[in-house]
Amino acid sequence: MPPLMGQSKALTASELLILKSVLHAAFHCAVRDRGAYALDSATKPWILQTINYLPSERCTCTTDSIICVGSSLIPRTIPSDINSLSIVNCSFPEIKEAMFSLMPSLQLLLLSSNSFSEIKEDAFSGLPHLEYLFIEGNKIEEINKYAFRGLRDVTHLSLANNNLKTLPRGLFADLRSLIELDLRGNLFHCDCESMWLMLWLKRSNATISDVYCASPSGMKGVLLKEVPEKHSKCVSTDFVQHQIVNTQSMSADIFFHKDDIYVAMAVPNSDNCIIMEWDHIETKFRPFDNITGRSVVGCRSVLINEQAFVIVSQLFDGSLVYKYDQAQNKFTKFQTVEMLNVSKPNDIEVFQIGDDWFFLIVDSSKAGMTTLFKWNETGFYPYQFLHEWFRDTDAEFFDLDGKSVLILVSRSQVPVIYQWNKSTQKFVLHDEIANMDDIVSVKAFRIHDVPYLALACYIGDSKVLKWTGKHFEEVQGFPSRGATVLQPIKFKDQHYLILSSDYSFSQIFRWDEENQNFMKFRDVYVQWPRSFTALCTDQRDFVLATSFKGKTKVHQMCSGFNPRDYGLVSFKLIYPNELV
Ligand SMILES: [Ca+2]
Repeated sequence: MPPLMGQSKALTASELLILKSVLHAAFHCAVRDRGAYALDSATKPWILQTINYLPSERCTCTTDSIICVGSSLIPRTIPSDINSLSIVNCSFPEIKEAMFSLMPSLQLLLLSSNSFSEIKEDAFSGLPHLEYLFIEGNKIEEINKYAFRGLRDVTHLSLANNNLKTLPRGLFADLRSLIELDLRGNLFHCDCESMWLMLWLKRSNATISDVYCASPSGMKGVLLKEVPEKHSKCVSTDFVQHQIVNTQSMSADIFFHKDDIYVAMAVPNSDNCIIMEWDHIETKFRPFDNITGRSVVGCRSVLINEQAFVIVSQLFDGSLVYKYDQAQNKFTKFQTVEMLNVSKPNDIEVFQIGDDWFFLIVDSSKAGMTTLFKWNETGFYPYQFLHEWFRDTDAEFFDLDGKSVLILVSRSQVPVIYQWNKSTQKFVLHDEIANMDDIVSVKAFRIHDVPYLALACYIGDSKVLKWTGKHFEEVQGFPSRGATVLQPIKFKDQHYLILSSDYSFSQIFRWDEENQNFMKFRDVYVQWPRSFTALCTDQRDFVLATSFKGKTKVHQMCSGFNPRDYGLVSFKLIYPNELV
């Protein structure tokens, strides 16, 4: 594209002559075959801009319309009474922001057989009266989501015969007056990304010519609007910020007690274990109780015989067990658990084997020992010392082929698997997972009943391992930049993995059944995230993200048809008072 603004220079006589005629055309638009003229910015004197471009291409003007053929520039004109502009066979690479805004009275804009391949954000801004927009037979491959923003009066839109494979979600959101839409002659790829378009076409009141899928092979020739609404492979999901809890936190443990939902969060800076209660009407967490400790690093709930307890691990003075007191409607101190060989607790794992309750404190100092505690009706007492001389970071208890196993990960050695021995009633070192150094967290999950492990590595590759029946085998790696957790989450039969980052956005991956691996789904920003915890309520699903340096956030996972995406209803009408 020729420069619209170049170096300033002295005017030659011929340039003066051209400028004079350009001015004439600009003000009267009555000079035939005069040429396109370039005005680019309202902030600079437009006359200076015209002189660096010698008009050579042809535009034809009448009193209210302009037709340009073979131009490399968009004409920009002062008269405000031009109501139609046609640009044919022109060569410029893209439709830029506000490209036609000097012709605010345009009612019809026809861009036909041009070479541009992209339409940028707010391309047609400044055209409040535009009713007919025909962008046909160009080479458009890409349209910005906000390309048609503000075009509330457009009744006829055509994007026919371009190179479109997909359209961005919400593209038509502002086109409230649309009567006719033509998308024929494109090669639409009917995958999950295009699901929104298929639904939109089905629900739109506008008359829409038949559009067919060109790919993938299984969908070729299928009418876009006849694609089944619940495409088995597509889950339309969004991840929307729902509540901000104004506190930092290290961990969040959600528990259900007497039909209510609570969360226990370890807040290191204020030495508190904050308990919040889920308000079913407001659909938010509200403060419930505060357990004060000393250097609190973890809070975990355990329900034994319908009694709710919270185990509070501290850097000093052992660990505390609090019990819910119905009369006072708060947690009261029940026990101080002596931490004989624990010097730096890093994780609390709570589990049941048979009828017995246990909790495990993972010790991350080299001098300390990861220790198992057992419930004996009067309190928790040390039961077994595990893993001496290792800097353990996390533990995960789960069922592996009918056996209770405990996986310990560490910064100083590969993960180890302990197996519960029923006759001795102790954990026995069973195996290790080779080639997995410096792991900071371990989480177990199942897909189609096959056990998997998600191992987070702070800087390096976090990994997903699959159980083969004999050992765990690496199946996928994720480059990690300050990752403290790789958290599996399952909502409505859809599996996700969230990889935290201290230095960038945390990433959400979604299980792809066809490829049998996790694919990038979207990013989410949390400052120094420490955990992601799923909360499934009667109607909606949430993810609670704790933050070591920022605020704790609750995100909502919105599944299924979301009217906001289709320009039908605004989001606020559906979920009032919920956007923070
Ligand atoms: Ca754990």
